[in-house]
Amino acid sequence: MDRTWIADVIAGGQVKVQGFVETVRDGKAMAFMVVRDITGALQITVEKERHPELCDDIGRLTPDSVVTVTGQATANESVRLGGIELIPDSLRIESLAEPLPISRKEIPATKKKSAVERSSIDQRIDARWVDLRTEENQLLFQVQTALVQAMRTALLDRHFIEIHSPKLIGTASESGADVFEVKYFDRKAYLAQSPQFYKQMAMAGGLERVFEVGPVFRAEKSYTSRHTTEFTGFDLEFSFIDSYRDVMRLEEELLRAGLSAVRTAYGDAIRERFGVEVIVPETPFPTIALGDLYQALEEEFGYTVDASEKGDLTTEAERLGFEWSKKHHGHEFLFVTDFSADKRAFYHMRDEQGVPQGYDLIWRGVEITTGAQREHRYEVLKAQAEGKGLADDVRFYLDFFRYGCPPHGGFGLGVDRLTMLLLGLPIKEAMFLFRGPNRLTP
Ligand code: AMO
Repeated sequence: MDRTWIADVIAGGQVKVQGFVETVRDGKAMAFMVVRDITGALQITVEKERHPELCDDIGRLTPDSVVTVTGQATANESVRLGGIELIPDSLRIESLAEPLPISRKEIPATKKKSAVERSSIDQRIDARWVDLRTEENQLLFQVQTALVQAMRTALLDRHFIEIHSPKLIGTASESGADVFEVKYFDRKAYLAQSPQFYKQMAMAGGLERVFEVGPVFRAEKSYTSRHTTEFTGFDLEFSFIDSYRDVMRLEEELLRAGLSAVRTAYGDAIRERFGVEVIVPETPFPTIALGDLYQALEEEFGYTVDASEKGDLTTEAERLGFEWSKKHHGHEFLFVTDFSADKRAFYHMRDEQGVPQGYDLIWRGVEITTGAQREHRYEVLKAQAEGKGLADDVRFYLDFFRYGCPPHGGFGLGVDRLTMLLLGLPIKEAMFLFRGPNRLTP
């Protein structure tokens, strides 16, 4: 018999379901189990007298064991789970679970038992495969899938091509800082910090519009709720733009498409499980120049920073920028432009005043994107690389611009940051498997 997804079980038919045992209550005359698959949960009800052959297995069953159950799906109004129960005629234990190594949820005290605290996130990551089985975590990955898929579709609709650039590279990329070095046979290689150079190579290669969703490595010893040493980047690059503002417009449209798809498919579930409202943002997003933002934050919140820090966004300015954007624009996003050239990558195009033609995007107080128009004129680009002392390291990259290259721009968006902000979680909770300075397992 074919397997039926639990969400598709309707009363009246003979079905086979498979999943994890969520709970098992083995009484004298009756046994009740709840079995969950990725689509939902179903109550299995066993009248022991009628099915003595099932009693041994039910007695052995532990929570989180994996079972295959076949039987009659039957309507029963008193069943909380959708008014349906499965009356089994066979039950097979596929895998018996040992007592779980973690507590995924706080269990309140009862008369007989004292409360059980929820395991810490690090303990839960140690047994992440057990932790992933919660409804919240499964929802998280369904939401992330819908979000990325909607953005991907929006790009495909606009003639974008998906690329898969190498992550093993011969010279330290971008800034030269924060790269992991790896042994590559008898020489050194590095892990890509961004697909930046390769998405630009695609522009020189005439692909015109490309995107990549893939791993990004950062050798940063940061222990915050938003940093990880390996994350998933959603990167794109497109040709024949007039300005970085074209890049901002595209990013707004993508985020709107992504959040709108998430809200339609999962808005209610997210509210229920995470207590967060999915807001589909209005376009255009509010935009402010960095200098004006610092001035506004000083006037509004009395926030001041040393002049030496004013060329870049501080973490606190990101947080307050969100407050400011909410207050003045009723908006959760904020584009910040006009950073100082010494704080931005050498490949950002600069205007006559030397101002980088790019932006950061802040959502709910955290930077989620850097974007820019790139410098595509070989001589100017070379001079900018030399200005940062990088000309030797990036010689192979500079060659991309010697044989014809359209004006272009793009952005890099952190998928893990997007997911964590969407659901109101720290980054460790929002990743399939977190990687940090102290974590390389499981
Ligand atoms: P940037 O370095 O700003 O830009 O990275 C782009 C986005 O990636 C995410 N991000 C991170 N997420 C988790 N942990 C980290 N340690 C981390 N570092 C960055 C953020 C960030 O906004 N090449 C440029 C992009 C471009 O101009 O196209 C770049 O890599 O969401």
